[in-house]
Amino acid sequence: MSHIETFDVLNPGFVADPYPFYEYLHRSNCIFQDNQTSAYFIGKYDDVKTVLTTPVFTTAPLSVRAQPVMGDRVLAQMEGQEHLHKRKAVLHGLSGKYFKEKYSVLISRVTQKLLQPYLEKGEIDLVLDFGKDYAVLVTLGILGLPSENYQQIAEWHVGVANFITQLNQNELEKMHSLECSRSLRAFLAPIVEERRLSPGSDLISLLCLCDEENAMSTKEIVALCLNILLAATEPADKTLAMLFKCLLDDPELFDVVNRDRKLMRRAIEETLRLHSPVQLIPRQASTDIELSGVLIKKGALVFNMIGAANRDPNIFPEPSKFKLNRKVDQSKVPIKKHHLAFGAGLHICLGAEFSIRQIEITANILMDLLLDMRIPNDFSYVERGLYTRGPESLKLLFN
Ligand code: 2IO
Repeated sequence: MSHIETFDVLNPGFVADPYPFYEYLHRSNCIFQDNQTSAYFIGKYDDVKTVLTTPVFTTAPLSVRAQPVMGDRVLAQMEGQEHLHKRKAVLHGLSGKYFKEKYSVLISRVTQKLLQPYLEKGEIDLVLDFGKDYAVLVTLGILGLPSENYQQIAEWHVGVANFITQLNQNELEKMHSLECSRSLRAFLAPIVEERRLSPGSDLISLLCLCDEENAMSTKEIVALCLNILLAATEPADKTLAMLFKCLLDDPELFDVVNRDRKLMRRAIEETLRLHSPVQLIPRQASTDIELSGVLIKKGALVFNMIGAANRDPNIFPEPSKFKLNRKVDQSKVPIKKHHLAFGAGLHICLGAEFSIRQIEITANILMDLLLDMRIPNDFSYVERGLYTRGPESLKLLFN
């Protein structure tokens, strides 16, 4: 049996460091309810899993959180045939076949090009000098978009992302986000029209080439592009920087992974569990429903706290420790419970496999090129974000 405890999601303590709150939630076995909005914030692994996999909890909140800046519905708002076919089309465009053919080359090239100017310096900020541009450039490459003006696209992306991930935007900030969205869509629409007429081998062209019964309008493809741009860009620099923060904080761990690169994927998965870049996933109850003995009223807004679920001590022993071997317990039995960093259920992240392979390639290149990598002793580390969360910056020294 859970019980409700009120809290303020925007209180500075929670924003600065939500992890003690998650620990408290597990210790007292409660569901938080926000004083301002009455929204529920749930964090027990089983509760979050239930909400994400039970259709009673709908993605209706996205019609206000995302749709206004996406220009149309995102994949997570769709169901049935439409959802199946659009998801399949994007998934196909990101599949292993294309990954080997073109994306692995793209990812390596972007990584090396961005690193080049820093190799002589022996110093780089993995977020500010590298990660932000890296995340946008890889996504533009996937969509087959020109990268000359990527700084402009990066700025529009920030405006759009802020609308979705900031829970307290004022009117002026909202207007700016909507303006960024309009600019981005005005930039994309003619490119989509062009690809219709002369398709290439990029993802936008693939989306244009769907057979007649599944054909998408330009507005639909543009919205899908914004959906992909956001979902592929926003968590990428955060995950990469968190991975290196985790590895460099434990030199022994760093050495283990450095010497056996087959372990890199596991290190990425454990980073995603321990420092989930997407911390919140909203749902709405479409009927009255009980959750761990608490009645959730029809219409209630429910935020899944992914970062809390991924540190549930009932599922992940010693949850705040980074362990490469989580997949097997002491008795060598594989553990089925997977972290929820990619969500769960019908709308589980379609880019999950792609993103892990992407981060793996880049992390391997960083380890190969930045020798004797370390975080300077006087570096003051700060994480930011309530909805999506990651290092504000990460200074690295190397030889
Ligand atoms: C665009 C929040 C970065 C998604 C989103 C509102 C829909 C969906 C997610 C992730 C990550 C982003 N939700 N990606 O949580 O596409």
